[in-house]
Amino acid sequence: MAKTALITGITGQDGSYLAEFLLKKKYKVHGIVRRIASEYESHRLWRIKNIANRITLHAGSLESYASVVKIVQKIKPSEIYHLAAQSYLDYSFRDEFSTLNININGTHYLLSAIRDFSPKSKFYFAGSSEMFGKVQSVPQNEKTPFYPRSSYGISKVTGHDLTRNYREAYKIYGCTGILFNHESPRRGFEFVTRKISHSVAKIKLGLQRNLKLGNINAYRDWGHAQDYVEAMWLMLQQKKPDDFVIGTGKQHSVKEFAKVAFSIVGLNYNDYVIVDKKLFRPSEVDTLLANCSKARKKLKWRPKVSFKNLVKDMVDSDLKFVKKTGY
Ligand code: NAP
Ligand code: F7E
Repeated sequence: MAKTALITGITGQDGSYLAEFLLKKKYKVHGIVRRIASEYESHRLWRIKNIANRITLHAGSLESYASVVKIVQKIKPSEIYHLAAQSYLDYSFRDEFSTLNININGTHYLLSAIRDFSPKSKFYFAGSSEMFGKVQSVPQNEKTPFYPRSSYGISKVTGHDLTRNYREAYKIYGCTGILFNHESPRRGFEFVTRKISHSVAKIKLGLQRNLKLGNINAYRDWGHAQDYVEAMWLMLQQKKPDDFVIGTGKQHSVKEFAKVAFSIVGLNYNDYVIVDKKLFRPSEVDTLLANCSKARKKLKWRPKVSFKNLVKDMVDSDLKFVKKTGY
């Protein structure tokens, strides 16, 4: 019988790739979307337009236990991928309250609904390298202590603790994927990689003059989102639930990302990038680097897309996007 998966955050970057991945594996795919998402179809549903007639969407809010529980109780999914979150770090400094409410309570509501109404559902929690924050050792693996530097990071540490506690106390199959930054042409425009690839395309096409960035000396371990959704699925196919760090094991600065992106269209980043102190964060995560040897060994997972190919994929896609839309 076909397995059933429920994805929260199906309209996001990872949710859309994961839905496609699971459809290929013959899953019945359900997604929770905010009611407002179905109202603004052209905007919020753009990433899942191509698969809209093959998935089932349920209107619901992570802010309400009642809406979450009804969906879990009705579908009783084999697997639940909890990806929905206020995921933008900058915004988490501007609104700590909604970040903590959505990210912590949403996770708690789902776990509680699983325990009470669908205890056989396997649960994936979208943890983050932001949990390591001010890193306590380099590189970071599953044993590295957490030191979050934002309400976003704090919410992910708490979600991870909730997941572990439900696993231990109620025997729920719950895993946290501690994923390092992963990007793609479907990345939101506010994140630095997409801001760069989109601006590079606009500058090349004569629609923008320069690119303002904040801390270009921050280092990240960037992979491709398509590779990372496979790791999420693999975590739920193991005999025992466990937590895994997922990354490439290579790091680059924001400056390097910009350099490569401009060079792809034959431009020099020095001629266009302006550092704007207003874009610096109150507390920065300076450097992140994954040690994902546990995932390599136990999940047999490996990233396939290199850093250069990731940047090229994003810039090429944004050149097409800007030519088509004009913005
Ligand atoms: P994303 O593109 O920002 O997508 C976030 C999703 O969450 C969207 O579908 C959004 O729905 C939904 N959402 C937000 N608030 C909600 C609410 N109150 N109720 C229901 N849905 C809500 O994020 P992503 O990059 O795909 O990341 C997926 C998950 O992995 C997130 O939890 C993120 O924190 C985590 N993560 C991401 C990375 C990364 O590098 N991408 C790394 C580590 C962890 P709308 O479309 O309606 O806004
Ligand atoms: O910033 C610096 C910024 O916003 C990366 C989320 O998916 O990954 C993501 O969080 C770096 C930071 O991603 C700009 O200060 C410089 O050091 O692309 P970002 P993030 O904060 O790393 C983690 C793993 C998640 O879990 C999150 O959900 O780039 N930076 N100048 C800038 N960042 C932005 N956004 N904009 C700038 O102009």
